Amino acid sequence: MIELFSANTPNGKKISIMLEEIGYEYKVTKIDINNGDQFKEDFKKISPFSKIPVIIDHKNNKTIFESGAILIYLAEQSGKFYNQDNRLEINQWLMAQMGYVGPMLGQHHQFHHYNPGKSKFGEDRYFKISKRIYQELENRLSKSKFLAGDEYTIADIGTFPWIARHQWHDIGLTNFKSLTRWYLEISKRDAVKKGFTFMDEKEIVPQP
Ligand SMILES: N[C@@H](CCC(=O)N[C@@H](CS)C(=O)NCC(=O)O)C(=O)O
Repeated sequence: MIELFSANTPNGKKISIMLEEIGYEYKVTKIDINNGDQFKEDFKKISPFSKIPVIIDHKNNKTIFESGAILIYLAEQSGKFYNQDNRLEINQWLMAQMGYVGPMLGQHHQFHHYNPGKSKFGEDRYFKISKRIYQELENRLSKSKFLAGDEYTIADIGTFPWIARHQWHDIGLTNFKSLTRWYLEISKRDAVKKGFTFMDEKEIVPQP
């Protein structure tokens, strides 16, 4: 059994979606990041940077932090969504999500969605970068069915919950035809719909 320490955020949803996709039994332990649960000593023992998500695999007592590392671990354990022959491609798109797409869209959330009016520089900077990211994903998906090629992989699972915040981004998802096609296709998957409800049973995948 997997224990998922998480909160209802895009990084949190990556892992609930993956666990649903591979059909693993899991239980969710909520970390209330708005009230400082992430800084409690017990949590810091399993999360050195005080971040969600973290999993404990109770089958072998392994603890894994960092959502990209968790996706890789679950993919290797299950043999799904991380095809050995395509790992170079999958790793690149997954690392781009981890190092760029997520952190930049996350800053856009901070300045544009949560704190508008506090910093024009921050708002402009991350709005511009987020628009670039939409266009760059569009460019890729106009040539490729999924991010790493013809198959749905952990790179898509990592990226999808970030694009699912498209209403916060105010960029207009439907202006990006191939990104919208990709988004709609993934949003129809039962595991994705289920993964979205891991903290709120009524939550649905936002439609474009
Ligand atoms: N690179 C980390 C980022 C995780 C992250 O930023 N988690 C946020 C929620 S989405 C968090 O725990 N924030 C609490 C805090 O920073 O105090 C990962 O992908 O796992």
